[in-house]
Amino acid sequence: MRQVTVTEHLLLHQKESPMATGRFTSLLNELILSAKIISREVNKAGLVDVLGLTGEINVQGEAVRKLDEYANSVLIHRMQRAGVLCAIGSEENADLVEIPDHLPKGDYILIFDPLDGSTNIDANVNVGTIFSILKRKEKSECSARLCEVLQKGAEQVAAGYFLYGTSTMMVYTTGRGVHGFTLDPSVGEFLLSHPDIKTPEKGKIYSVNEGYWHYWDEATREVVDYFKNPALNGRGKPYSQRYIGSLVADFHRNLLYGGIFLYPADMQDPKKPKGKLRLMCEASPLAFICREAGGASSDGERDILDIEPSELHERVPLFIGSKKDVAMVEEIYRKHKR
Ligand code: P6P
Repeated sequence: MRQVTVTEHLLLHQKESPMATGRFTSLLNELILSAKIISREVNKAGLVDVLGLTGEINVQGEAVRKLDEYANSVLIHRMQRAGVLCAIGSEENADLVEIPDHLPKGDYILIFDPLDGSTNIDANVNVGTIFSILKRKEKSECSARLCEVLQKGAEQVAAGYFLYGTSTMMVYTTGRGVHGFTLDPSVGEFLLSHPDIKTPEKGKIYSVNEGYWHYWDEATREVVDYFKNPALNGRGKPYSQRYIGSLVADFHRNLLYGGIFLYPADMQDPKKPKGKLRLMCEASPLAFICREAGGASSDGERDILDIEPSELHERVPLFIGSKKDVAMVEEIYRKHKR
């Protein structure tokens, strides 16, 4: 396959798209630079203690600290200076991140989870950065207010993730298909490796933390049982259970192979009756990617992309992946509501 960089791909394949503007391309390039910096630090995480013993410090001259804080600081520093944003929201920050008055702004809104799954890093398990790009509705020179940021997933103009694993990948969509790029460290470029990703209509994998079985209601137990039950699931054998515990890694594998990721509501924590995952920085961007790849997503009743956020860190139950599998989840929940 001819080597195609992200920038070239954006210009070649999106040329008639409003997303092929220089401003969007520069935003994506700033995200890519951030991911390369994060990837470098994630890939030597296992050596932190060893390096620490030699008094090694990271490029910012700071003592090495928690990688998700590091990833967050890299993204915030670069995105504040991208010159095309009017709002920045991070999973790590309770409120919108200020863009200093003296820095130029634009009309894009960026919401991200800087390093999802970071608790797995010490075990050398894949982790990821998830990003969602929206646009403000009203032109203005100043920072956007929260009310302008709280838009449903269907309003996204782009979404994607970086996956730091055996190789570093970038997968993104601007509403014209889903495209995967793999970082070639020898040239420092993300090169097109997975053009126009489509996910199978019906999967063969289900991903859920079965440890919460006793926290689930009857409908959720029936949903999970469906995928395990050869007599019910239309495969004549169980779906394979795969759960890495790192959302981006589980989502990416299911996107390519076909399957469904489930993070249902549970009763374990009365403060989190809607489960653990966040709508704006996790569910919505992955839902946009999944729909563009021919899949679907739901909170059990509604398409994730149709849910209007009421707050920046709103949590939502998440069922996402192969279209027929998500449809079955909704059918079982509907049956229990009658
Ligand atoms: P649990 C990682 O902490 C994370 O946010 C996602 O990456 C992952 O899918 C989920 O939580 C795992 O949560 O409750 O199964 O440990």
